[in-house]
Amino acid sequence: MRSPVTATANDELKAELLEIALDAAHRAGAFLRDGRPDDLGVAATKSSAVDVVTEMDIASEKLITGLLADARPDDGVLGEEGADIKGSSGVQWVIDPIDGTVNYLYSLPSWAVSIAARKDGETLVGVVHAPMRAETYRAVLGGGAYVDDRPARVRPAPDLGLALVGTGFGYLADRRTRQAEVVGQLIAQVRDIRRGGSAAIDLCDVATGRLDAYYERGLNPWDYAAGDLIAREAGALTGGRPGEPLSTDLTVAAPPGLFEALQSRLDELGAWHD
Ligand code: LIP
Repeated sequence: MRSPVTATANDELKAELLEIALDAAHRAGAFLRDGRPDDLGVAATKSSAVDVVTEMDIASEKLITGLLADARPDDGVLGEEGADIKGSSGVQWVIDPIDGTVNYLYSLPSWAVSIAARKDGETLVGVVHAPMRAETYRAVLGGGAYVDDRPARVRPAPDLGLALVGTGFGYLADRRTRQAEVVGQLIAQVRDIRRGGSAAIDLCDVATGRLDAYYERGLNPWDYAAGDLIAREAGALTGGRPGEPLSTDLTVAAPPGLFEALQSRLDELGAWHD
């Protein structure tokens, strides 16, 4: 049982971290939405020719990390585009400056700024801001999930055969081929498949009932850190293979009842390996 003093200090920390994350996500989102160059191109590639970085990814991460450093200079930061600060406070920020980079590059609307704050490895705060949806998803641990100021809740769990399931594909051809084999079998056993292009938004769509479930292999912590907390606080279960936490190997999110059925089917299909 936490002491009242500890509970109050923890609640105050979560409130502070949420305020900082919302401010940074909104500032970065406005910069990305309003400042996107008409001639935006690829600034660099990472794991493959289709794993791209734009100048806006880099600029967004610089903006966010600067705001975080101003607010809490002793915190650690892990960012998709290279931010890697150890920190000394025990708080680590995990940021994806543009989740859905390819969508952003092609002017498709499904992209987001994802910011999570972890303390001693536990995610306390998650914010996913989707400027082209004009929506912000947020959660603090134990405080519920919200889309803007409206409570977010998962849909009641349907049978697997009636589930609308989101997924995504990696940037390496061999992995994509394997992922296509898995989804090629699953598609006949669910209502339908959706591939939005942003894991953070997909997890928030589970949280708000716009998807029944989501799974993907190959995500990085910055892709799922915030959306995982938001989905859990909205009533979803999240994980990887049965009995394992979500990880780069496999991320699964769905309401109880559907979560177990989908997780089991994905394990049978070998969705956790290339
Ligand atoms: C993206 C993920 C998405 C996945 C894409 C890509 P990024 O992250 O959010 O779910 O399918 O391949 O990894 O690279 O846009 O930050």
